[in-house]
Amino acid sequence: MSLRPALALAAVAVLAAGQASAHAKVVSSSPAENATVAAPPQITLRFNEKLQPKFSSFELMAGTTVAPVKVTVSQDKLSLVGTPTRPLAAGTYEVKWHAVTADTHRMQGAYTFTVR
Ligand SMILES: [Cu+2]
Repeated sequence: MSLRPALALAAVAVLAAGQASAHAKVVSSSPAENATVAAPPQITLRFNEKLQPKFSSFELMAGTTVAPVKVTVSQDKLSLVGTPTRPLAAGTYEVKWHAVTADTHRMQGAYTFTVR
């Protein structure tokens, strides 16, 4: 008996599982990734799947400092919306997000934008 067919089947199963389960990813954001903008009144990340509000949010980092932002999930549950509690100073910011979708998978990511 050969091990090869079993390994091939396992590989196919992994691929199929990867395609069947959708994972949260950011489809658009405002400010856009790598954009340079005036201080934004809100930061919005739109996802490809509905979020579980209790487990989905983002942090806004200015270097190693956390910029204070109030983050909520939109009514349609597809977006994280963050409102800075005071205007953002000029500089580069990193949005570090984490999200749990209906399939309970936890995903995370980050992107940066610059305030001029
Ligand atoms: Cu998933």
